[in-house]
Amino acid sequence: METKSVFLMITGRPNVGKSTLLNALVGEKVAIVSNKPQTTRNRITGIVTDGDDQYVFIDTPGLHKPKNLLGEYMMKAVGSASADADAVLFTVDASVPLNQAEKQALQSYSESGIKRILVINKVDITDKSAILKYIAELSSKYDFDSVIPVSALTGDGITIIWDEIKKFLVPSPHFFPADQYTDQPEKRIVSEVIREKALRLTEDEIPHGIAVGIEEFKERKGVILLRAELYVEKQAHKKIIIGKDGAMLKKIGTYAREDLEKILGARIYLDLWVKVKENWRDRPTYLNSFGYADKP
Ligand SMILES: Nc1nc2c(ncn2[C@@H]2O[C@H](COP(=O)(O)OP(=O)(O)OP(=O)(O)O)[C@@H](O)[C@H]2O)c(=O)[nH]1
Ligand SMILES: [Mg+2]
Repeated sequence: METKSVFLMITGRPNVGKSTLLNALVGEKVAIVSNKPQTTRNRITGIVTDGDDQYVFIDTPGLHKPKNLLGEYMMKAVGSASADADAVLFTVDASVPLNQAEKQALQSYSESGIKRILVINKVDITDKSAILKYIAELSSKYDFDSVIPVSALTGDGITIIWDEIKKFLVPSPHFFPADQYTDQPEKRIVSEVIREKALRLTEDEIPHGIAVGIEEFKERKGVILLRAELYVEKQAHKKIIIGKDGAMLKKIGTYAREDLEKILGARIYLDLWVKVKENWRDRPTYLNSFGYADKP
């Protein structure tokens, strides 16, 4: 049989559930998820191989107007994913009107003629009449190959996405081995899981200024020894992340370790430190060292 493949990009504004959708499609925790906008900072590949067919999903940072170098890097990652994609899963939340960045992106996808599906996510918490109104409004302005209401959280509607994207497969060699489900190195997976726990446990401006570096990653007698550094932008943030008597940092470490033991299938010893790097989101050297280099 002839092998086939397709590259599908998941895009949309921050917080609409793109990474949740990626994880639902791949059936593994590929990308971290939180209720803070701009959780995803890199393009993240999730791969599903079904016999002769290979689907390569590319999750991307949410569309927004960059306010610093990190934001610029994130939007470049969206551009590079667009260049590689055969099709777009444009993901929206029907409870909020389209913003300028979404309108611009939809316009440019219409003009480029790339295959595109409008995925209306979070139907589990959205009013039915609002969804219908949204579909009518968007379909009158833009052309889609299909419009699919889903809940990435409950899995509702995901099989319909599969039925539609099957049609986009084209004869091609496979780009990844059949058992590979992401292109992220283990170190990146570890730093992302730690960042997820820190994002979920903090509020206000702290989440946006968090980065994680893995300083040590080694295995000894079946135990993975990890030393990670959590970076924040201000001394005051460091205090909050550490918490009273170290309680917050301990919580972040415990939750991260639980997840990582499942993902890596080994016992984990996690040594977590907090450091301040002022203004790192505007400093190229730090961006580079935290994995936000120009080639995502
Ligand atoms: N109720 C409900 N919540 C959802 C659904 N999909 C995602 N969420 C929640 O929405 C929030 C954002 O989800 P993410 O998957 O991180 O969103 P994202 O679009 O990747 O966000 P960025 O990476 O910041 O651009 C999280 O709290 C998710 O649990 C859904 O179908 N229903
Ligand atoms: Mg995301």
